[in-house]
Amino acid sequence: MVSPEPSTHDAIVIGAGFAGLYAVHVLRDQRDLRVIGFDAAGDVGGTWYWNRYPGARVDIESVHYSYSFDDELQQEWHWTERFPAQAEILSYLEHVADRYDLRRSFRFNTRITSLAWDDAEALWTATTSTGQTHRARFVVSGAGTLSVPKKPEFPGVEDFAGEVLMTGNWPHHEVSFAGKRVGIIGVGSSGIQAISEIAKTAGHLTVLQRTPNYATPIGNYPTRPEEEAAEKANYRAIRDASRNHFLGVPYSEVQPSALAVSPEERRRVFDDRWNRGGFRLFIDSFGDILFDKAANDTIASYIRERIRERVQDPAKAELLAPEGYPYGTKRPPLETDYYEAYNRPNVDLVDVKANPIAAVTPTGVRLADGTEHDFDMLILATGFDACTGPLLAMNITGRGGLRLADHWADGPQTYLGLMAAGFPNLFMITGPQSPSVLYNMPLAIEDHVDFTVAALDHLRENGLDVIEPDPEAERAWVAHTNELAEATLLPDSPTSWYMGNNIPGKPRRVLVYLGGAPAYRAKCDEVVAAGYAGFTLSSASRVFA
Ligand code: NA7
Repeated sequence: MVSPEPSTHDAIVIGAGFAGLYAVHVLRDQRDLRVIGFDAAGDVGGTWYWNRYPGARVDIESVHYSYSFDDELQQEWHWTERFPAQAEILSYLEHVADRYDLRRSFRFNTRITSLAWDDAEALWTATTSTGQTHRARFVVSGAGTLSVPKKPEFPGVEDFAGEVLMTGNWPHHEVSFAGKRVGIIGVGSSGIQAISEIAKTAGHLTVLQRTPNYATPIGNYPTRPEEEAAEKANYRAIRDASRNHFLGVPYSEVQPSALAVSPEERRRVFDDRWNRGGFRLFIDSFGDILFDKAANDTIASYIRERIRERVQDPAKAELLAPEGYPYGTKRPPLETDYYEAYNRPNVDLVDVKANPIAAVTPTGVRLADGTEHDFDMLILATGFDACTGPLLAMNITGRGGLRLADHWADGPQTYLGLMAAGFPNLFMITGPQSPSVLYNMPLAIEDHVDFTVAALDHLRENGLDVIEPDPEAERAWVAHTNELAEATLLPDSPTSWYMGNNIPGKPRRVLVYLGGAPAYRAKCDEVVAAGYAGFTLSSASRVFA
């Protein structure tokens, strides 16, 4: 049913994941604004609502990957594992929704189908999949960075007689793999987590691998009471240390260069970080591995060697050991017994780089050379249209009808990864060209929501109601983001969602700010201290509600 009169609010919040929940809490409960939230899902959770495939798990310790805004919340919540599984993170977000009574501000099962800025009124109009229209002065998008799964690019998928499942949109019902011939495409973080788990029960599992990945042990373990107590006693300092770290975790043992130490010392550091797990190998070993190819070669060959040790069949080991692109230029997956899965008699590995997938048939998959693999179930772990995809999916038009899709035709254009010129009062929480996807996401979200709310406070205090970036400031930010990326090895990756080149036809542009979270925060502080430098603040004809 189409509502005749649009409802009017102060702010529209998109998404009920980490970002949208926090945004509603602050805007509604701390600023007393009239807020409405929308989510296409049936309930809260965002990423953790959709990605419920077997093995789905967080890659940053939850003591760090969690909200920091309320000390009572972080003191009262108990994680059962160092790196909990999806269901536990989802119950945490459900708890947050209950604790702050957030669900009442959301419309679930409701997707934003268009968002249009009205210059004359200085208001956004959102149209929803349920045929409603809502107007608001501000829009805060918590639509996510990895929330639009890549479209299946294999002809014939719709004709497959068995079940096709996507890791990024996993069914809510129990899925049994027992006795089934299961095929899985994709060995990114999602595929690697799913393969390790599904291998345990599938009748037969065939992994169709294009580019082997550098997966390293997550090092998960049940929560140790003394460790939890020590962390809770010291939470404030831990959060401060996290916020001052490039990736938003309180690691502090990184050494400057893999090339400045002896081979023995290098090996000792790699072994230590490998054994301790998490992202320690990636970000707490040597500071130059993402910047210097020779330094990267040392860690890449270390990981290859460790993979070969774990896989019994030398032919499989060769296929699994990545060559030809630097470690860390694809987002490094973390694993538990992933490589051991290939030692099971029910698991096969097929190289679809040499012999690409030509089509999905009613009975399975056909490769370019005509080989057929028959399956009862096909799983697509083929990734996401990252960072820009969730925003572009909402059909956004700004000043003078400017389409975001046109503004971003050559890649994202943002100021601080948070706003775009020509799109006033639209705050893109963890937007492209912000550090978010290379930062601890809940902390990145809090930073962005806090910046947004402070900007709204500033407008109100000054009798203003519109904020938008200057085109010049946007151009400079885009150039700065690209320069930072050029100084790293990221552009050397064959396909990586960091660079957008995992999606055919998507402009190959870095989607993340690579200066690190501390430098980013310093820049944001500088902008605010200079009276929102790079932004134009103005007043609309209407009074701020
Ligand atoms: P990723 O990391 O983008 O991985 C997608 C995987 O799917 C990767 O192995 C791709 O191979 C593979 N893929 C994609 N298209 C094809 C085709 N056409 N043929 C064969 N293989 C294909 O996505 P994930 O969901 O695993 O992880 C996303 C993020 O979620 C992760 O980084 C964490 O931040 C959480 P390719 O490497 O392109 O050859």
